[in-house]
Amino acid sequence: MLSRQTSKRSYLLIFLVCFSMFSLYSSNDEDGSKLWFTNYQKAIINDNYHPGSIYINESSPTFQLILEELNYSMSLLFKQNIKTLNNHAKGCICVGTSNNGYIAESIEKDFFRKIGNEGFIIKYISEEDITIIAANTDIAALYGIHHYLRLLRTDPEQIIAQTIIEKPAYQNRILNHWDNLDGTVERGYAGRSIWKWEDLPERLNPRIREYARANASLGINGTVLNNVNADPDVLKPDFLRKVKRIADELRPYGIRVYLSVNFSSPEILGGLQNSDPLNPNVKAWWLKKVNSIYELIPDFGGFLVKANSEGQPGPQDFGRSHAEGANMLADILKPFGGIVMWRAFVYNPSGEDRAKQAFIEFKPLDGEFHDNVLIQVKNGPIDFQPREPFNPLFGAMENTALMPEVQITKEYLGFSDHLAYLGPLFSEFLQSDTYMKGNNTTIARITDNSIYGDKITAIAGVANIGSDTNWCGHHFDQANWYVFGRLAWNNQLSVKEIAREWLKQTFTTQPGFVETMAKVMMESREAVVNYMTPLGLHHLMGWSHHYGPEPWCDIPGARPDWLPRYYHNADSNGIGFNRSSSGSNAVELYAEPLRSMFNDPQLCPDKYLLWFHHLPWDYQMSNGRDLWTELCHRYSEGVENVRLFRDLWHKMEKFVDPRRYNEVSQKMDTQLNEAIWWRDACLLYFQTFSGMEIPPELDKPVHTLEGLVNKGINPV
Ligand code: GCV
Repeated sequence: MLSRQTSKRSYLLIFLVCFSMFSLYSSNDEDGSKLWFTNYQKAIINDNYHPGSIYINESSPTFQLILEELNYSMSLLFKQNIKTLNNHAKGCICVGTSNNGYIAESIEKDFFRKIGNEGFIIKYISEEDITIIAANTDIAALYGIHHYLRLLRTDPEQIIAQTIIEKPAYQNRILNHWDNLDGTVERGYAGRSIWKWEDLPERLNPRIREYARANASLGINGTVLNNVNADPDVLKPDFLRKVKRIADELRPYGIRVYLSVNFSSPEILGGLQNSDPLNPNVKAWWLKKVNSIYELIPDFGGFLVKANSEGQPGPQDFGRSHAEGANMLADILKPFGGIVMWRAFVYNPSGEDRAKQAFIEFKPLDGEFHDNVLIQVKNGPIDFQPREPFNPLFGAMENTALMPEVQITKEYLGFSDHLAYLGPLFSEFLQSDTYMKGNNTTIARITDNSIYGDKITAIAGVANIGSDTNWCGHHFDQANWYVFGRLAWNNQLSVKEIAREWLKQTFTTQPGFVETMAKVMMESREAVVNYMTPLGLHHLMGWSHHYGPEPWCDIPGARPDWLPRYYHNADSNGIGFNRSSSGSNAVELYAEPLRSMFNDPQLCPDKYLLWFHHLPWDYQMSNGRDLWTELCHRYSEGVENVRLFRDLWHKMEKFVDPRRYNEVSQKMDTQLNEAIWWRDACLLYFQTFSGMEIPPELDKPVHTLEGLVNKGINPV
């Protein structure tokens, strides 16, 4: 038996051991809340480069932020206290515009002309050991210091290798939040809205400042605060005061605020008889409203409008066109410097192929939109599926400013439960060649003005941000926010490089980790395509919630174009949507040589085969397999890849803090179960039509079709 004294001592010992374990755990552990501002290893360029001071002689709230950011990051990166100077001196970082005499002397005037209002220059003057970060505006200088810090943390040699000159591809780089006024987020998988409307305008969620910092670090310069399925109440005076509070907070970071508006607002809020865009009373109502917004928010960005789409009101309710609706709002916003982003996401349950409908409605309006209107077009012609060919409107509207819309939140790619890095999806889309003006008429070059010249430019991403501690639900979903921002800044960047950058800043720079996980990330979206919708299949997901497979879904009285059968058309003859010249002829919306390529199953890339063709189950693929066998292999490959990703992640344990390691591990277990669920559901269901065997070399289904159909959402 222990004596009283011994027992006291042993309790003390246990306490000390536990306490030290706890401190070790908590000091090493990360919860994801710091985003890509997590890893600050000592920056080493060479023996001479370890700046210890900052020289900024201009002042503004943004320059204040620059000073704070540099102080914070450099003391971590160079492990020393950073001084603030009143003049330039050896070993300093000098930030500013040409109003700073030293910068004006050191940077060629021509560079200032080249970079415009948002670009910057980073120049290392080795004789003086001074790094200059120069720009024409304070906001651009903020972008410059973030770029500098990113390089210090990911590829430091770049800083001394050459003068860096950067400017953004798009003028407007915008997040679209589908946040509702009650705090919920449509298609949001990371908790509730970060705006916390209920606390505003008195109290501001401190996270909004971190959000602004994160966006500024990428160069994102706009945010639409509310859902495109817009609640008219957002335009009520009380709400506008809340919006103002957010706008004031975001301003020093260079982020303008926009609102989604409901086209029927004049009737609903103003009590007008209608919301006809040609009605003078309607125009007067909007003018008064816009005036009141700019009184509160002088740099307000403008409106995003979802009109005559999925039940939302719009100008067609009054016999007016999309152009008449958009132009009415645009004319009112123009004197204030505001823009209208008018969505082309329109389709109706008509006899026409849904994939053609936006083109049919919008193409005839080319040239009719005023110059502060952008048509916001989703990357694909249906709806953010794991893979779609590009929307044929891109390239077809030479006289209209088109802005791409991609979805960062993973409505159709496993919510925040599956690891799917969207860089490859975004770049596949942006680098798609439309051939509208010969080779290299890519969507990136069309939409950034490289081809059709002088129009307003923009790009939008539907945000995946919420109140979850780690912001995005899955730690790796932060990378999707990050890659959107980086591509919005430069649509030619390598998405693998972006993945590496993100990994280094978020986890560690250890090559064993970075290279393994960059590879996993790069292959992750293709794995999702394979286990969900391979070979051009699409829209096989569950009704309404869009989670999990339901290729059999049939709801009495439902719109046919909301049911999977409309898209897969599986029957005993085969599977796929015939969009060739013998079917809906959607192929004709593409320029040659794409039109002929897509039209002929022998030439059509496998990835789009069943998007454009309905083919027999025994159709011979170019690799010699029949279609059914190929489908089975694709589904299995998707599952096997997820298994491999999970095994690779398990090997990463030594590089990652326990909390994030475990949280990602759990998500990967879920993803593997659900990949199997998708594979089994789709193969077992399609097998009822093909009547063919699953090849014996592949894993057998672990579910039964009956069990899956009866169980509904996530049977695992
Ligand atoms: C905001 C899809 C989504 C809807 C979304 C819509 C849109 O249909 O399921 O939630 O609505 O796209 O982009 O407007």
